[in-house]
Amino acid sequence: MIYNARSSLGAIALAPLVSAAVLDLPITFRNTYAIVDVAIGTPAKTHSLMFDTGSATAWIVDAECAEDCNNDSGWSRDGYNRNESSSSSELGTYAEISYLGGVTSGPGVADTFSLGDAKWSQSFMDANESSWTVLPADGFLGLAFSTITDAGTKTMVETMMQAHLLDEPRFSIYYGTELNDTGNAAGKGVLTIGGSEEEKYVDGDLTWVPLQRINGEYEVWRSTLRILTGSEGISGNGSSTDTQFYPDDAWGVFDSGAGTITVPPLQVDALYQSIGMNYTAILNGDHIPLCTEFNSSWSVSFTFGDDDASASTVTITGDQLARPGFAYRDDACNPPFDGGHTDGFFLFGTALLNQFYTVFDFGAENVEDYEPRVGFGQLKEDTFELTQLLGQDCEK
Ligand SMILES: *C1O[C@H](CO)[C@@H](O)[C@H](O)[C@H]1NC(C)=O
Ligand SMILES: *[C@@H]1O[C@H](CO)[C@@H](O)[C@H](O)[C@H]1NC(C)=O
Ligand SMILES: *[C@@H]1O[C@H](CO)[C@@H](O)[C@H](O)[C@H]1NC(C)=O
Ligand SMILES: *[C@@H]1O[C@H](CO)[C@@H](O)[C@H](O)[C@H]1NC(C)=O
Ligand SMILES: *[C@@H]1O[C@H](CO)[C@@H](O)[C@H](O)[C@H]1NC(C)=O
Ligand SMILES: *[C@@H]1O[C@H](CO)[C@@H](O)[C@H](O)[C@H]1NC(C)=O
Ligand SMILES: *[C@@H]1O[C@H](CO)[C@@H](O)[C@H](O)[C@H]1NC(C)=O
Repeated sequence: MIYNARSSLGAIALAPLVSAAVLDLPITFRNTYAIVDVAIGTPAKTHSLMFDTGSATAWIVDAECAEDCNNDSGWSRDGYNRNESSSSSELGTYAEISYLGGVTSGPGVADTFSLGDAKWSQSFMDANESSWTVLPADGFLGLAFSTITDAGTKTMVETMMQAHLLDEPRFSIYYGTELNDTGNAAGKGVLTIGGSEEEKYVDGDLTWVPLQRINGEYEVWRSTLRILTGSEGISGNGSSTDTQFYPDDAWGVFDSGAGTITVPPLQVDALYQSIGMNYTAILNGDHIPLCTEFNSSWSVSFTFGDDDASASTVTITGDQLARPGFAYRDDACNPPFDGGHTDGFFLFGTALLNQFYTVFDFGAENVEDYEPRVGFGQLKEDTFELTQLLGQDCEK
């Protein structure tokens, strides 16, 4: 089984001809890439796709590219073959997507996707070239907005939403406890499409971060970043000192396709200083951060929103930022933030996202009504503790 479908009576009442659903897609990790399975074509064939909130186009390598395109991933790829699917059709489009490090290109096509009881016609790119040599999957499942898709395609979630196939206009991610490699099977992580499961995974309420419009549209899951706060614990009396930064024209992008947290060049040194670390010393190799330095006595907070009224703050503590394996040492941890190259641009990859339950909410089914926001929930103790135990295993 690659899914769990639950029908929703509430949504059926609104759209009597189709039954809306909440779909739970189990997440498989292969070498830190988070992957879900989707059944495509007639007869249906299962394809593994890396989901990415930072891009929008869905693409799958074609049968020839699966054989001929470079594959350094350690995993075999199963290409999409439109000659073997009776429901395949061509859109008459062609595009090249430039990613850092290369180009992925191909014609736009449409075919039947099926998940649970849901079955619909979905557009995607049938890639005859792919520069993703290390991708341990057949392609990408873009989860950003259709305003930035290529080859005339539309994102999967927006397609389903606008066909009234989903219970709620949102998707949610629980990454689970094994974040590197779950082998051939899925782990505990779940990508939920059409709903969210706070009651199962979240302790307390979600913190909602509103999205920022660019030229009247939404492109990626991006929010205005108003305030950055570094909080350093003071040993001895348990209090802490806060240092606040008010970067000009800053924004953050929530990108499940990125690994780290990137901080703009103007703030990165001061942010490190505010948590008692010296970024220059780390870059110079004068200081190797030990994992024991990553504890809950320090934290960094990000305050998002276009104005004070809508502002909300997401806080991540030192222990949550511990990623062992720096400098090929098990007892050393990777620097908590990378220095970026673009003023104002904060990038939030899985180092932040996998420490929370995240809900990516469009606010409405139709584009003109969208009021998108991202919810962050503290993981319940049992799910969180397991993540911590796993971190300790990695340190050994
Ligand atoms: C891709 O790489 C894997 C692992 O090295 C290999 O087993 C497979 O045959 C390669 N090619 C294809 C088409 O999957
Ligand atoms: C699909 O069919 C076309 C036309 O017959 C052919 O040129 C192409 O190579 C086929 N593709 C695959 C992957 O078999
Ligand atoms: C991919 O398709 C395009 C457009 O048809 C073509 O120009 C290009 O040569 C193809 N690439 C490969 C590797 O076949
Ligand atoms: C992640 O998995 C890869 C391959 O499965 C392995 O080489 C690597 O050491 C693992 N990393 C950690 C931190 O467990
Ligand atoms: C804690 O220690 C710091 C530095 O020694 C001092 O500035 C602060 O006032 C102390 N706070 C309390 C509540 O005692
Ligand atoms: C940070 O470390 C560098 C050496 O790597 C040193 O030159 C610099 O003075 C340090 N900065 C602070 C604020 O301690
Ligand atoms: C956290 O780490 C710092 C620096 O290594 C240390 O001074 C402090 O006592 C630690 N705090 C806790 C709560 O373990």
